[in-house]
Amino acid sequence: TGVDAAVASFDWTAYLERETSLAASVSCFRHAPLCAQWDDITVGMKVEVLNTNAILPSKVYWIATVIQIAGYKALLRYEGFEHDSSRDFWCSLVSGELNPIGWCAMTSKLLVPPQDLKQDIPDWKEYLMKRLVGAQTLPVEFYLKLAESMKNSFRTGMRVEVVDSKYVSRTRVAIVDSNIGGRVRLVYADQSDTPENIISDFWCHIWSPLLHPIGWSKKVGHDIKAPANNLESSSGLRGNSDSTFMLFKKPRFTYMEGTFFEEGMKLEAIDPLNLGSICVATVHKVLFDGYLMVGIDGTISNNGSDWFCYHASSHAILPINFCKKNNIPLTVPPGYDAQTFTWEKYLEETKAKAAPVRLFNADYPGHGFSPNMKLEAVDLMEPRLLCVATVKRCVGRLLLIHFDGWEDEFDQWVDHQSPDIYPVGWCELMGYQLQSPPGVEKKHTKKRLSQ
Ligand code: MLZ
Repeated sequence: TGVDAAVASFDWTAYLERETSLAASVSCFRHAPLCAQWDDITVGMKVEVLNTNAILPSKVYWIATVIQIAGYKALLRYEGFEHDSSRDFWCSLVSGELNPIGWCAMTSKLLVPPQDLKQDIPDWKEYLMKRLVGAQTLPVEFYLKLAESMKNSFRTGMRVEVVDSKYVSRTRVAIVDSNIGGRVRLVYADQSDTPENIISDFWCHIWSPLLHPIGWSKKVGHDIKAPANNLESSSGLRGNSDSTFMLFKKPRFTYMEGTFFEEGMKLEAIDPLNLGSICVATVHKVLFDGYLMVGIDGTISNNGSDWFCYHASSHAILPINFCKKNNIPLTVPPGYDAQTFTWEKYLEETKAKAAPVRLFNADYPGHGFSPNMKLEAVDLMEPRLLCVATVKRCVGRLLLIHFDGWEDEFDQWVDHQSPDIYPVGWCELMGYQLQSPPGVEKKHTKKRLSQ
């Protein structure tokens, strides 16, 4: 089934040219379709593409070279223009419009040179043969692999457990309402505390650490919102199946024997409610399976409603002095001065001990991101929104994401393997709306969204 939706598409290519920035490569995003194939997509690669510079009644094609790659997009130049860049054009590598060399011959399509080619080439066949020697083309079964890597098993109607966005220390049962390229809209099953006309929902990627199978909260000892009594009535949503543990990525195994995180231990943590700041924090509770409830020191609520569940292997929890070592401003509890704050004094004052460094996940295989690279990133404070964004800083595994056109207070720290960041062109591929930077013109087109 498909639904028509007006998708305002943002013109990435004009924007990249104006900003003279690079886009992060598809191969940086583990969860992005074709990530594993992307090393075969190279500048210099040749493809067969529609020739839009011909005045013939039927469609004809021509060979083009990839001049530049930006996320899922490629800048192409028709063969024969050589060093003349005036006719270069952008095309999505995943739109199905590009074909491997040999495709025209196989499908009986005509190869016709663009009419504006000024060069006088007596024998095109010979010219092309020369140009094609040793050239790469689209890998075999490129589109099959694309289709395959876009599949997932999260079906509409399936029940899951997910963080309660209004009360982050507990989870809540929700039902998968839609799934766009692995980003799911989850509607909370119990809507009894939601004002009429509003549906309380949450968006996340199927690999999000906030999303769990039915039964997870009980298994690990996490608080879950009790179902309202009227769930059986029409206001409650029931779903049609339960998600199972098999559907989910398992967090990295953690040994909990011997010494492990303990209640009261201090650490630094990304503030789940203000992802641009790394704060002084405390482990408040150790759950099963390596999960921890972490709270930011000095926050107003003292009933634990803002504690947040991080797995011990999460990159959002960091050993003390991480910020100092990396020249990141540490957010200190109210009443403290960031300039004079020292962990030594603080631990003494609070009679607490620091979580030992060896308990933190130090895996770092490296990544391909660097500052100024453009990408599409979820505004996790409003997780329906996927926005035009820039990598501002890289600190080990962590990336500081800046949303173009927005104040720095919207910035967010995310892990380089976060499923909430996507290559340029991902929204276009999936038919998901991309939020333009405020003030930047967008061109409106109607697109078909398929579920
Ligand atoms: N309602 C919000 C939207 C902010 C979205 C920013 N995304 C980077 C506001 O206007 O503050």
